[in-house]
Amino acid sequence: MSGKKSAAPKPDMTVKQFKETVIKHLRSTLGTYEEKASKQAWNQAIAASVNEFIFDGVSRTRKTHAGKDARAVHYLSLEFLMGRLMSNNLQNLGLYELADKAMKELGFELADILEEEPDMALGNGGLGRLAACFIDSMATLALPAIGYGIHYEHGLFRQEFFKGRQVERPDQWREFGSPWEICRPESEQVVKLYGYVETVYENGGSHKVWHPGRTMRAIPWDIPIVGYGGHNVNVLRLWESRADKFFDWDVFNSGGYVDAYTESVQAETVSKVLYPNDETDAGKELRLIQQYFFSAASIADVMRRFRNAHGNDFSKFTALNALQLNDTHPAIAIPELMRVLVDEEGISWAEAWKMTRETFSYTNHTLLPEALEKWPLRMIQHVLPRHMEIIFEINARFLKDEVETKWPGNDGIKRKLSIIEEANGQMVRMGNLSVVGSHAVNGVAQIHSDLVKKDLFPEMNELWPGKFLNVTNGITPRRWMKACNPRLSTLIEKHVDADWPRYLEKLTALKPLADDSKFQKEYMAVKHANKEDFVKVIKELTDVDVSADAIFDVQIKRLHEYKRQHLNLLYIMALYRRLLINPDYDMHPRVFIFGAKAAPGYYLAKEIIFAINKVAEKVNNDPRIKDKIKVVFLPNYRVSLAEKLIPAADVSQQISLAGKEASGTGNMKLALNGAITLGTLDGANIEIAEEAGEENVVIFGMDVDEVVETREQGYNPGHYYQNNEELKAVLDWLDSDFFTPGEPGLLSAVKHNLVDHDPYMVLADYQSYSDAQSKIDALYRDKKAWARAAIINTASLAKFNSDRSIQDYADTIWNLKPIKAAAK
Ligand code: F58
Repeated sequence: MSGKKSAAPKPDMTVKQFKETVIKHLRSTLGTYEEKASKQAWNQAIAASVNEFIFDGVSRTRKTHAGKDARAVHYLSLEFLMGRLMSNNLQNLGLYELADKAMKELGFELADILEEEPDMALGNGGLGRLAACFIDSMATLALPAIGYGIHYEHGLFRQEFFKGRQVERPDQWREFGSPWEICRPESEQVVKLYGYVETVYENGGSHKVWHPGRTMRAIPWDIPIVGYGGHNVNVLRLWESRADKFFDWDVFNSGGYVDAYTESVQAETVSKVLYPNDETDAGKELRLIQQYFFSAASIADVMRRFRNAHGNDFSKFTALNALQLNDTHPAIAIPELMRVLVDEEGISWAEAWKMTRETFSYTNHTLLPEALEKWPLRMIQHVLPRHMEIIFEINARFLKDEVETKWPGNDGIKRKLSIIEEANGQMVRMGNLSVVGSHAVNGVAQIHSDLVKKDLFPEMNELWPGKFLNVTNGITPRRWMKACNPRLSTLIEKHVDADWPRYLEKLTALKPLADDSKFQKEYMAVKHANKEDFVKVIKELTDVDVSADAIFDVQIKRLHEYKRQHLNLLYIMALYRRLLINPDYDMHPRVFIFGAKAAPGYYLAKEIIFAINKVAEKVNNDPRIKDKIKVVFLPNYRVSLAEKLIPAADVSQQISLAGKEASGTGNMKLALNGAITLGTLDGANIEIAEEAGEENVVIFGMDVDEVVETREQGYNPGHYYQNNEELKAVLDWLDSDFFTPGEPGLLSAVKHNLVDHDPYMVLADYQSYSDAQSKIDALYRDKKAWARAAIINTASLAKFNSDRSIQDYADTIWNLKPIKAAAK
């Protein structure tokens, strides 16, 4: 129970004072009163009360950093999947219990009031949620850091099911405003687009002038990010696009009153909506403009802050600034910084390039070819003519000075490494631009970082040994344990120092308790109580009755073929068939729980959702199987739903084809909360198995080498279909009308994709998966063995604290030191 000093936050307020503050805000900020106020008003009044602490923290942190001329990291990400902020802010400020008591005294359950807050869903999935965990950790570690992104009016779509099919509805997170954001009109920026470039000859030399065809305003909204303990409060700065001028007065005066709005509508479209694709590149001009809009506004903001402190002496620029690219989406920031340094500041190309490279670093999140961003050269030339010139120049120098020197006369390598792809018209490869323009490139789990070097950028790795690194992802234990699993947190705190949410390695103190039957019972009682709570959520969302005594087998993530939700489905069908053949088939009852959104244009993903819903309908209503299997597909999976489900999960399905899931982070959240991983040797599953011990996870399927070998031998899914009786039977079932009465063939697309193509080798891994599922069943029935494995998982996952990831970035990539904000 000792070790590092306790950092658990302590409130600087009494319950009585908190109550008074909330009531004060109810009256003076919300304009209502106790007897009349809606839950939403109470929620906003609590937020306003919490903001009294937060705003003070923002100012203290800013002042401290400004006074010290601190080196800072700027985390550029097109997505921040924040979820709700209230409970996290209360936890990090140490106010949660106090607020809970205060609200009880006022006659409310805090948990109920928290439900009023909409999720801030400004991201698609793993990449966006990672950015959210990372900014929490940066604030917690007292690192001078700012997140930059887009203030989307509409975040990721709300998902509904209609007759089993996904329907997308607009997300309205800001419909009634958000109490957490502060508009900062004084830091507005201007962003230019289109137009042409002029070469101006002067004093024997020349320089470039970009005459933009349009300009628009970028308005910053700051979301305070409270570090655990509340010492440092950083900000997430999100840019909103607005028309340069509200009216075009000429058009207005000539009678075109309505036309005058057109420009404003177009400009405001830029931050209107988040693109809902999770692994494919949208390729649309609006998306490119989004990327440039927030990159340019952010770079301008960095420059403004730097100039305020140092005028035009740029000698300290690289010492004070790190710019992190969260995937290639902000890669256009590289030529943008070059443009500002060379064209606006008059710095030489060579000097500017050195500064740029020292400043940028890039994180890769995927190896899937369809997700690697490429932009048509013509499109960049049209939208950003000066940037296209700069990219050409970067590329020419790179090929001549670096590639040619290393591989003289080798045009093949030049073609491969070039930032410009000559095939398919000409395309700009944003991955190559990011690697060339950065001093460090990292993957997000060990196996993924190895594959980035070996398969994605092997020559770049030869050219710059040491540039490619691994930083394994992490999750914030504040949200993903302390806040979402209060029962387990309370149990943990009986045995471990209260500051474990900061120093997660303290949970290793639980290891000796893994064999203690009293602790096992307490631990499993917590799980059971969490499951009881979730039974109600399932009922409310799907109207399906399930028992908390069943195994809760969970697969929650975006719907994608590579993640193989259909492998899970095939097994469910096989189990169901076994029960129909033999009603006494020996198995522990199971609830299969899915949560997943499909990209709106992803046909097969939507077919898989439909197939799962149809199978669920049949299975859940078939009295012959006596409730041994239930299948629920929770609509509108999102951060706040994950927070309820994860503490209730028994099994964590992480079943991607090996080599395809860069890391995964849901795997970490589930394992920390005591779910047993059923997974392939992919992404961070490998490291989870290393940390928790292979005996405490269930691994199946081909590893990366076997996948490559199978593919090289000419993969033939039909072979598995023909030779596995059960597999053939369930696949054929999809062609019948068994699950879609009177309408045979409605589920055939899934079958035919698998039997004829099976790009992610579902059939090759099927038998191994089915055997692994039997192991899960046997393990669960051995109550002590299961409890032991679950406890060891909770006790062993310190590595996946996002504080550790961020410390790695700070040490190996950003060279960044903490600066604790001064107390009041
Ligand atoms: C995810 N990528 C990886 N991309 O798939 C996952 O393995 C990893 O754990 C996570 O990043 C964090 O590193 C991901 O979520 C996207 O959603 C992009 C959104 C924009 C278009 C391209 C995909």
